[in-house]
Amino acid sequence: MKEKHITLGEFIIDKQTDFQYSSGELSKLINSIRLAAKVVNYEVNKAGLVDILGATNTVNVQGEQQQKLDAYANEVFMQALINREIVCGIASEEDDNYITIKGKNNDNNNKYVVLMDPLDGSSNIDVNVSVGTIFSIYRRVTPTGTPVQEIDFLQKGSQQVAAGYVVYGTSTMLVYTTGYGVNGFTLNPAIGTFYLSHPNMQYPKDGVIYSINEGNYVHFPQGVKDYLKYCQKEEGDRPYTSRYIGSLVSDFHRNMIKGGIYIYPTSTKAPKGKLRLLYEANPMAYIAEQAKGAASDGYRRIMDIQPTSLHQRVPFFCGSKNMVKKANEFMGQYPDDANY
Ligand code: P6P
Repeated sequence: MKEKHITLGEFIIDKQTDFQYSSGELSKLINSIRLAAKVVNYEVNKAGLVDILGATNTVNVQGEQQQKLDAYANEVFMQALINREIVCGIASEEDDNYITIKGKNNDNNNKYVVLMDPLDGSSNIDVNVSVGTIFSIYRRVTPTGTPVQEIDFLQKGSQQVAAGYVVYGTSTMLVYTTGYGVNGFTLNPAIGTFYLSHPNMQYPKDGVIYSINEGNYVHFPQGVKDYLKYCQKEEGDRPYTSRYIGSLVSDFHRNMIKGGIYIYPTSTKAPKGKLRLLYEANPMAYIAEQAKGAASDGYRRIMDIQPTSLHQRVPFFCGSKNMVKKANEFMGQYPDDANY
């Protein structure tokens, strides 16, 4: 008999029992992200056909030219989250500061905060390369009934209650964790339904793929240069294969399935790295660890880092556990570089 493929909606209901103390709000939150992902997917998939490509005349807090789809995706996810009246605040790569969201009675009783990169890899939009959405969910730490505060967003990654990404690629997938493993759902665009296609995703312990922008080699710290030479040396299962799409979500997704490591280190051009701790490194680190992988800044576990500002950057080494361990060993030979 043909195996029944469970839908994301059915999966969320089935897994609701994992949160005996939750009144279903986290499930509603994931459902709102599911809806937004479908709406953004529709636009991303036809971006080449309508005048939604190219840059707006605005620049985001990162100083990056905002692509029209960036701004569009930000709006779609914001609205989906606000409409469900579950979150009390949202922080986005596209906005300088977090936004406060009132509850249904204009109160401050909503329990969750969401941090997101609404369209990561947006520089690839105009060249038809995969892009993605990344999200991270926490329970607020300030008292319910009071306005959300910055401290609600500056929590360690280890405090996340859920994290996930959408990859708008050859197929569109929603991959997320709520602390009980990682599951991947593929969208059937014909009927707008996500189906469980990748249950219990796990990194192979070892891999032979390394993902890094080697164009920055001369700017890298010595530990990264030494690790790259290790990857390229003819010995055992090496040299490894270099694969770099330039879209974190896509490189991460491939490495989680095939095994591999993604590295965006500090450099003389990016003294604190490029990726943002709160809405890129932390959610991807949570997914990586739930998939039996690892994520560090070269020296310490990403999810142990105490954030100090919304848009702070951090060096990022993420992937198969043994590969991250080996990279950390090379970085550990230069302890001074731990103080970026
Ligand atoms: P570079 C996209 O802008 C991004 O944040 C990640 O998705 C990607 O891995 C990285 O930057 C690419 O950066 O400097 O190699 O172009």
